[in-house]
Parts: sequence; structure tokens; C-alpha cells
Amino acid sequence: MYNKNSFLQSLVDIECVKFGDFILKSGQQSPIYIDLRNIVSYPELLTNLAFLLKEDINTSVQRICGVPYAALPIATMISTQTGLPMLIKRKEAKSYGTKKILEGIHTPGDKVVLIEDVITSGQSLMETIKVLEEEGLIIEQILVVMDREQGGMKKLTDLGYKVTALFSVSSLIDLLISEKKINIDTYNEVKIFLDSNHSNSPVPEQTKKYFPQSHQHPIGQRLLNIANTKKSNLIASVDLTSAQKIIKFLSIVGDDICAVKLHADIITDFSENFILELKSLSEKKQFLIIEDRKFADIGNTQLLQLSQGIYSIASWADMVTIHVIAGEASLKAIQDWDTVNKPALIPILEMSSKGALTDNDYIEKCKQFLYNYTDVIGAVCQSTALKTGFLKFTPGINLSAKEDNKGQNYNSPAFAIENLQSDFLIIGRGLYLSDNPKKEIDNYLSEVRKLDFFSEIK
Ligand code: S5P
Repeated sequence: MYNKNSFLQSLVDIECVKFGDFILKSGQQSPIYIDLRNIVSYPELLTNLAFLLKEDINTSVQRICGVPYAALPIATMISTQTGLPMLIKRKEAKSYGTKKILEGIHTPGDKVVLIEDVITSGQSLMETIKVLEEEGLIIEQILVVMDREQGGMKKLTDLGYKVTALFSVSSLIDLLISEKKINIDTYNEVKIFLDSNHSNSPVPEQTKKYFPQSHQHPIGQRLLNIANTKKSNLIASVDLTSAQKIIKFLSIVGDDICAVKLHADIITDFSENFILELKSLSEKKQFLIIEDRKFADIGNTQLLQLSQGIYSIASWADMVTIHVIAGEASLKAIQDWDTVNKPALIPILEMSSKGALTDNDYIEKCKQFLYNYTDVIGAVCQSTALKTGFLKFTPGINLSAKEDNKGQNYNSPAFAIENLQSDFLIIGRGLYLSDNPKKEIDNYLSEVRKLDFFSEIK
């Protein structure tokens, strides 16, 4: 009854979607025009749309809010169908009375689903998000009716929001050509228009992801071998502060992880003895060691931080993280360092936390030189795509939490592998705070193994 395809076709019938030569609000010329506002004149269609959208709403959501104005009637309809209380964001605050900008009952911490009709750059959504977040509300998910595929989805995903679209312009024209509702010339014109606007590359296609098999760097290759043998791409981020507790935790989960990630500087009783024990356990249980030092300094200082001081990182870590904020020369200094004990480098390209400053511009600048350095085996990132042969490490992974109360954002293992195309999943509190880490790591592993991630040779 509520069918996506017939809904799309109706949009053309009622001229919410038109083909021709149009000038968009941005001044840009476009062969396709999309304006869903007229849906309000077709109550049955509006009911259908609400039905299609509500299917995707998470059970954790407590409030619903539409981006003004076009999505207000859609949100209202969903609210009445689901019983989810609604919030209305005004375009501007009232100049009298309460001066409220957000109407409806809410308390800080409430989880909200945002509804938007058409997403282009994501600007209107960002304005609504800002108001809601300033009120202490949590944007649990964002549902969009139509993605114009002009960068908005990617922008929001990069910022850590969970955003999904019911339709994209590509899926719309694919359907219309197959139903012979548009001709091949119109189809091609829209395709060309979309391609030329894809510079902001949308969220990666949900192509099936397989775990990589080979790597140019010996440490990268060892990591892949361990992961392939264990069928585990899990990296335990053990942010515990006691050496003894770290060792105890690793003796429990060591068989099921391919690497451990540490912050040596938070260990209150860090010692040479701890490193000896850690090394011996890593050999016995077969996992590698990452020191999450996140260097961010000039080349000379970084070399000192790697080789000297109480941590003497280069003498025990297989891999180390590094921000390349100081520029290419800081990376080159490590690459040029001629020593036997040199950890492989994992630059931080994109951070998982809310409001991270690692925007597209920064990431692209880093990518311009990263790939030239053989010590670099991959990068820490979220939605950013990496060149083939570079390993993608993704933190902010948790099976149950969506965020912490300090800015961290979480995705599930399946989402990271399928949507972010991650190779390795970094899990911290989701594991080490668990009452039963052995059982919990099995839960993570079974979600990963369900995906057939390790079953095929690429
Ligand atoms: O963007 C990042 C990069 C890193 S390395 N976001 C992160 O959370 N991390 C690290 O991953 C962070 O320092 C912590 O050690 C771990 C995530 O821990 P969790 O407890 O939030 O899972």
C-alpha cells in the first residue's frame, strides 16, 4: 500500500519534481526541479510519506522536529501517526512574551529525530541542529525525504550525525527511466549535472566491503595477517590507568583482538616491567601494539618524543598515531629517521568527536602528501575515503551507546564497516568497562562476522 516507487511517481505527477531548465536558489542552473511543498495539497500522499519515514525512526527517539517550513507538515503527520511529541523550531525567536525559538515541551538530553524534505548543502538542517543543541537536545537521527546529492549528506555525516535519505535524485531518475516516464536525454542531462556536483563526494556507496589481504609495509602486513587469521579487525583501546589492570584485561580479550591501542601517558605506574609484560603477552596472544600518542609537533620534537623520555615509544610500539597539523616536513622527519625500531605511522585525518575541526579542507590538504610516505600505513578517520592500500582505522565504535557526555560520537561495528568502509574498529569503553569483557567482545565479533567481511579474497 505504502510503496516507495509509487510515491516517487506521484511526485512527478503532482509536479513536485519537474525536468527542464531551472535556476536554483543558489543561482546554479539545473535540469531538475524538486520542491516538495505542494505535497500539503495531497493529504493522502502526505500520509503515505509519513508512513514511509516513520518506518526508519529509531525506538530510542523521544521527540520529532521538522526543519521549517517544508518539513513541518511531514513531522506533524509522523507525530500523529507515531505518538512522538513534536517540537517546532521558529525561523526566528518571538520578539514578545517568552521569546522562545523552540516550541513544545522538552528537557535537555531528549533525543530528537529531525525531518527535512530536501537536502542540498545541509545549511537549513545545520541551522535547526544548532538551535536544538543549544537547548541541550540530542540529535539522535536525521531523516531526509530527498537527497539532491550535492554534499549535504556527507557534510552532516562528517560531523557525526546519523542521516539517511528515503530517496536520492539518482534513485528517482533510475526509476523514472525504467518506467519510461523520462527519456534517455533527460536522464543523461541529470546524470551529468549530478556528476559535476559530486565534488563534495556523497557518503560512500554501500558496496560490500571485504577485509584487505596485503600491505606494502611489513607492520601493515603483520596486522592484516593477524586479523585474517583471527577473523577479528577489533582493536581494543585500553584507556585504563593501571598497568596491572591493562595486563589483566588483555589476558581476557587478547585472543580476540588484532591490536591494542594505549595512551601510555595515562598509566600511573608505567614502567619498563609493564612493557616487558605487555610485549610478552602480545607475542603469546598475537596482537600488535599501537601507542595513541597523537604527535602534533615539529619534526625534531616528534623524533625526541618517539625515542626519548620515560616512554621511549619507538622501542616498544608497533604503530603510533600522529596529527600532521605541523605539515609535511614533520612527517618527513620521521620517514627520514634511519633506525631499526621505527613504529609505522597512523595519521589522524578525521576525529570522531562532535565539532571536530578536521573538516574536508583539512583532510584533503593532508591527503595531498600522506600517500607519499611509506611509513604511513593508513589513517584514523570516519567517513573519509582512503586510497586503496591504506588502512582505515575507525574509533568511536560502540554497540549500545550513541555518544558519551563529553563529545564522543559512536557508530556500530556494522555501520562502520558497511557505511564508513572501515578496515579496523577501535573500541574503548564499550569493552574495557564491560562487566564481562569476554562475552562483550564476542558480541562485537559476531556483528562483524555476520557481514562475511573476512570470507572473500578481494
Ligand atoms: O577521532 C578519534 C581518534 C581517536 S585515536 N576519536 C577517538 O575516540 N580516538 C581514541 O579512540 C580516543 O583517544 C580513545 O582512546 C578511543 C575511543 O575510546 P571510547 O572509549 O570512546 O571507545
